[in-house]
Formats: sequence, structure tokens, C-alpha cells
Amino acid sequence: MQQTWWKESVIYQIYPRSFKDSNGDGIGDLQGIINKLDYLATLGIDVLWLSPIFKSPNDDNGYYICYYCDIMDEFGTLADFDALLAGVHARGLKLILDLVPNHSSDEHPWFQASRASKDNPYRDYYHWHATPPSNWTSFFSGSTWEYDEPSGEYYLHLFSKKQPDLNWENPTVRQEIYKIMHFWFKKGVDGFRMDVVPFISKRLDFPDIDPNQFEKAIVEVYANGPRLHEFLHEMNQEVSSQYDIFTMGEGIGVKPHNALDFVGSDRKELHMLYHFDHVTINYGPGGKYDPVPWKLSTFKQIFIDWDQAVADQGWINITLDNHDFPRMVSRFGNDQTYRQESAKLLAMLLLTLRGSPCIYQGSEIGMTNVSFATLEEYDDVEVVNLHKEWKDAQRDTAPLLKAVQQQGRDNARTPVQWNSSPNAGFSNGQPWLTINPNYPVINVEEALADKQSIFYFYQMLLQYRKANKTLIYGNFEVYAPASEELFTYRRWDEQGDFIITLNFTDNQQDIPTEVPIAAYNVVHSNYPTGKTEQLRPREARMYMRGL
Ligand code: ISL
Ligand code: CA
Repeated sequence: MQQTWWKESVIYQIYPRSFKDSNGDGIGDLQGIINKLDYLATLGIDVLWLSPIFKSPNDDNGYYICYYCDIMDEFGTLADFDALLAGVHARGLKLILDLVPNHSSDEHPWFQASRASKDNPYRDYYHWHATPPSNWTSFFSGSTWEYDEPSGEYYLHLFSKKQPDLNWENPTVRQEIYKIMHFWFKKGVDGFRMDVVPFISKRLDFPDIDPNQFEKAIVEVYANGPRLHEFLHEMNQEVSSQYDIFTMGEGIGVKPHNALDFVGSDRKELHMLYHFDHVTINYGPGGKYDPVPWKLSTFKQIFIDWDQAVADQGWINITLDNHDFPRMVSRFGNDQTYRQESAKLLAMLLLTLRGSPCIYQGSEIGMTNVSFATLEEYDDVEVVNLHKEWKDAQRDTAPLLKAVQQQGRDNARTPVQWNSSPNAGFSNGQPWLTINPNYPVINVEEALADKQSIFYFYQMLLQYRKANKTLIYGNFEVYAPASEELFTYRRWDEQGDFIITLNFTDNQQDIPTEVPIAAYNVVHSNYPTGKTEQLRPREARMYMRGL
């Protein structure tokens, strides 16, 4: 397999609004990130990915941009950005930004001009129709077609009505996006994560969907449009290929069978794909807010399928949570009795699968989901709109609150807990979103003071991964895939041979006899002491074979 710096990178995702506030307005900002660069360098990550920092009226926080080449007022200025980028590079790290090529804000000058009349050059920057051509439903409730009074037509928005979809059929729109990319690359940024990039090419036949099968609609209708690969290839040729950077596509709607179309080394489209199947693993018949129990065997099969799909021909990301999903320790671990063990176990999984791991801010200290007592306390546009929908339909909202506590995006968006002082050291002012009340116990200061902390486990594994490239490029094979208790796999090549075994239960477990550990020695465990026959609750072990 071809080896490159970006395949070896471990990415740390920052949600800037919630990372660190430097000026007391309750909102995280670029100076806040600058102040914490030494902390991030100590952790040992390679690349920072910032969720959108561009000028935005924040309807869906930054995923809603009204000027792509400037910084959101609350986050700072372009000068702050330059200082941040210099600080990142001075520490030998890299910085990638979050491009939102599928939609803009309705307050973007393009959309303002577009809606002004039917016959202006910006009309064709968006999708306008005299009558709604399909029954599509939006991610954030209601139809994707919004009637625009002044110009008397409907425009398309897959997300909120304040997020109109750009019309990639129009070559001028594509050039506008490429110009933006050039702008940031010329400044020296090292890549882009691309928001919902599989959605940029629309099915212009606008087939109706089954609204009760939204996940199916995503895969078959919203994503993978007819000109998608033509656009991605063009973007690569006109922009990405001219710089030493990488692009990481949010892989929503992409499945293992078409993954290589995006990231196959011969395709010249994207560098890596952020796959999605495991993050929707507990969606029930009613979708995200109708969660059902998930099975470890299914979870493993998803990683097996994705690894096999790209193998040595392409590259993927490895992620277990982000700003759109619950905290990984609450979702895939036991965030009560075995929080420390679970967080370390998930760290070992994240950092030893084949792909570029993304660590979401706060995971390195084992931050957990939050349970707000009322729906009013939630800020996320998805929840706000859903809450309104339920109230309008006079439905009892108690089950919704329960589902939001488990599944809501604000679980991962509460501010980072830096210390045990008021507001968790995040801000001297009133934070924009309520801080998780467990901050006196779970915070960075505590973690740095405890040599056994989750933080130091990440640090150790990050160093170990760098020193053992087998954990990056080596083959991947799962033992006992049907086990609902253990996730056990081998990573090996000519340089090394490892077995990783992870106990996903709260009980002791035998290691299956088919795992040939007799020939291997334990090199790491998330339990500090002792060596036992059985795996202890939530134990994670890495074995190495002497070569
Ligand atoms: O969280 C989700 C909805 O419940 C996801 O399906 C999410 O909408 C999807 O992953 C796309 O996410 C990205 O684009 C959205 C934005 O709200 C998300 O924050 C972003 O990650 C629209 O820009
Ligand atoms: Ca601030």
C-alpha cells in the first residue's frame, strides 16, 4: 500500500463554539484554540479539524455560511486565524477546515440575489421550481421545498429552510467553491473535511421518497447523484491536486460497495471517506429519535465490510462520535461504573483500526452525554424543530425528551470541561449551552494530574501507533465475529503482529480459544495492574508477537 503523511495522521476534531472561550462572551473562539495548542500537542495528535469557522448567522451553528472567506464574528478575525495557523504549524501539526459545499445560508449574498427575481444571474445558483417536484422531507423537519413569497417559487433545502442547496449543475457555482478552496489553501491550510459532499449532485428527476424510510432515501435519492463523481473529479483536478493537502468526505449515504468510487487511488476524487453505518446503528423504525438496542456483531461487521471495501486500494476515517452524535463512552461503553475502562477501550479501538482516526474533543478525558431536564434547554435546530412539530401535532413530548437525552446532538456539543472552577474553566461568562454537571469530576486538569487517566492512555497509544506502522497500514482480520461480548482482531504485516481484544461487557469474559494468544505477549491494557486469564469488565488488551 502506498504510504503518505495523511494516512498516518490522527485527526482531532474541534467544535469551536464549545472548545474554549477566551473573552467571556460564553462562546468558544479562535484565541481559545490558540491558548490550548500546547495541550493538543501534548496529547500527540497530528491534525486539527475545525468545524466551520466562517461567517454564519448560526441557524445550524456554523453549517450555514454567509461568507466563506471570512471568520464568524464570535470566533475572531482573519488575523486570529493566521495566528492560529502559524501556531499549529510551529508545533509541527496541521490544520484542516470544514467546507460546506452543498448549501449556503439564506443570508448569503448569493441567495439574497437569487431570490430577488426570476431572471438574475444568481437565480441558477440554487434549485428553484414553480411547484415542488417531489415529496422530499428535510433533515430538520418538514418539506425540503420552501415557498419564497417575493419571487413566487419554491427552493430546495435538504437541511433547514435557512440552508438552501447550491446548484452544482451551474459551472459558475462550482468555480465559486473552487475559488474558496484556493483561498484557504493559499493561506496554508492542509485540507478540508467536506460536509455532506455525497449530496452535491441532485437527481433532477426528483423521484418521490418513502418518508417512513428516511435512511433509504438518503442512500438512494439524496446521495450519489448522477454527476457526483464528475464534480468530485473536477474539484480534484482544479484544486486539490495542486496542493499537498488531503480531503475527507463526510460519507453520508455511501456504502462499502461504492466507497472506492470516492477514494480509490486511481479515481483522483477524495483522499478519505468518513463512513457512517455504525453511527446510525441504533436508529429504529422511526429513525434517529426512535432508538433501538444495537448488537456488537453488527457493529463489528460494519468495520469488517468497510475495511474490506477499501483494503489497500483506498483510505477511510475511523470515528466513533462527533458533533452530530452522542458521546462514544455513553453510546458504546458504560459511562457510569466503567467510564474510565470504557473510554480507554474505545480509544484502543479508535487508534488501532485501519484508517485515519478522528478523536472528537473531550473524548480524551471521557466526556459523557448530558441529560437536560426539559426540551427547552436544547439548542440544536434539529431538536428545536422537532419539538415544535410534536407540539403542533399535540403529541406528548415526554418520549421525545427521553430520546433526545439519548440521541441528541447537544450531547456532544456541551463545552469542553477544562477544570472544576465555575463554568468548567470554559468561559468567564454564561456559556452558550449548559455545561455537563459532571465537570467537577471529569475535566482536563484532573486528567493531567492523574498518570492513570484516559488522557495519558490516549497519549501512550498515539505514540505507540506512530512507532508501529503495522497499526496504521497492517492487515486487519477479526476473530469470532459473531461474539456479542468481545471485539477481537489481528493487525499484522512484515514489521509486526498484534492482537487486540476488547471486552464490551460489564462481566468477565473468556478469550475464545480460536484466538492464538499463546504465541503473543500483552503490551497494553486499560487495567493498570495484574494479569488475569479472563478479560475483566470492559478490559482492552493489546498483544504483540515477537518476530
Ligand atoms: O445529525 C444528523 C441528523 O440527525 C446527521 O444525519 C447529519 O445531518 C448529517 O451527518 C450531516 O451532517 C452535516 O451536515 C449538516 C450539519 O447539521 C451537521 O452538523 C454536519 O455534520 C448540515 O450542514
Ligand atoms: Ca468568545
